[in-house]
Amino acid sequence: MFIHWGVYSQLGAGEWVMEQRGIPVPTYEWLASAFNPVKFDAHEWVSLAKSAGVRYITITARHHDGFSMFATKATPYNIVDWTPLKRDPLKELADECTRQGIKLFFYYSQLDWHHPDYWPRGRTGLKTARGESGDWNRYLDFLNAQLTELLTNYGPVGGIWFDGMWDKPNADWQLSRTYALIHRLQPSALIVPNHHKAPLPGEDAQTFEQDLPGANTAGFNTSEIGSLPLETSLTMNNSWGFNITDRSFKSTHDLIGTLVRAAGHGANLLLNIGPRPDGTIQPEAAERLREIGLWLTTYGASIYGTRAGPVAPRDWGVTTRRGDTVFVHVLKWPDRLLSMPVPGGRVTHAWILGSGEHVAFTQNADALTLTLPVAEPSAPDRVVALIVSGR
Ligand code: H79
Repeated sequence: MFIHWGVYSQLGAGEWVMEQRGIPVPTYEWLASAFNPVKFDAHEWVSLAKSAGVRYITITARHHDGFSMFATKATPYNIVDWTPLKRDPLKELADECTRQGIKLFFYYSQLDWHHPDYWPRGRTGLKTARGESGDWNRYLDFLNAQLTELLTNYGPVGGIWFDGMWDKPNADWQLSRTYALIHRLQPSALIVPNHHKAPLPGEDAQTFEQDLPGANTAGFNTSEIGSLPLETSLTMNNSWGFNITDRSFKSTHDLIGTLVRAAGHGANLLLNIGPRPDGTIQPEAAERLREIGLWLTTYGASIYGTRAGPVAPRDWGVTTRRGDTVFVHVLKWPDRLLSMPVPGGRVTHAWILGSGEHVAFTQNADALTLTLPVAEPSAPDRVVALIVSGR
């Protein structure tokens, strides 16, 4: 579960509102001083994640607006020192995640529309009425100091999810210094960079924003897939941060379809919610999360701990595998007979996951043909489990 939550949530217009409406720094600083999400309840958020079958949460510790959603000594511009809330939601979440067995990752924006030392400016943040000078090295020291806090004060974290480097693609980000710092402080924390490029040294996963690995419908993703673990991030409507007029929620059916297709590409799905400024989660999002969780109680065996399967993704669906079990996910196929290339060996058993009903099949050197149950339009996925020998 991805969570975009911050000062911007108050305007209900997404996390880019400072840039899109050209809000100057002093005005945005006032907005930050009014942020008071008193209904924030880490137990409720993590319990919802749990009921959705979520295994890790990635939350915005600091987005492009430069406001720190955690206790930091590196700047007073943070939720504890700058707002009436005076609480550290990241600490509350970290403790609750530990209690409920969920890993917590921190989203951290390298781009900053607020910091005076983010200089020279990049492609964005040009309308914020900041001074026309700054010390880039001091900015990087600030960034590294904050990462040190995030990796020291919150127990073991899943990792750091970086974003915004694309704002200044040619700047010297001194990545090797930052990456070495992270790996020294928490060797098992993953570095997940959303820089839209092929993986660089020191990175631990490759993430694709609003796209399955290798696809580029978003227009800024790389089609180059490296050898690292993969992830796809996805909005539930068309916004990351809370957007009060965005009604375009994807159906649970379609969200499950993307979860399954991501698994078939060997990728985790990082599904976003944008909580409201009072700290509550939109009912439309909560409902979809619970429905996905319900689906996973039966079909999670074909998703969790799997890898991309032996048959590459198709228009009709995908395959996943764990050991000698291959799962055929039939997402879009009207017929009962479905042929595919041999799934890496001889099939000895085939059954419907969930009901356990036997699935008839034939196979030869070229193909495996399954006789599927009748497609029910309401079911997002027909999952056939196969035992494949000789893999
Ligand atoms: O946090 C969410 C978004 O706010 C953030 N990433 C997700 C997870 C994000 N910011 N921008 N984008 C995603 C889209 C990137 C657009 C870009 Fe460009 C196109 C970057 C470079 C080319 C627009 C045009 C921004 C700079 C130039």
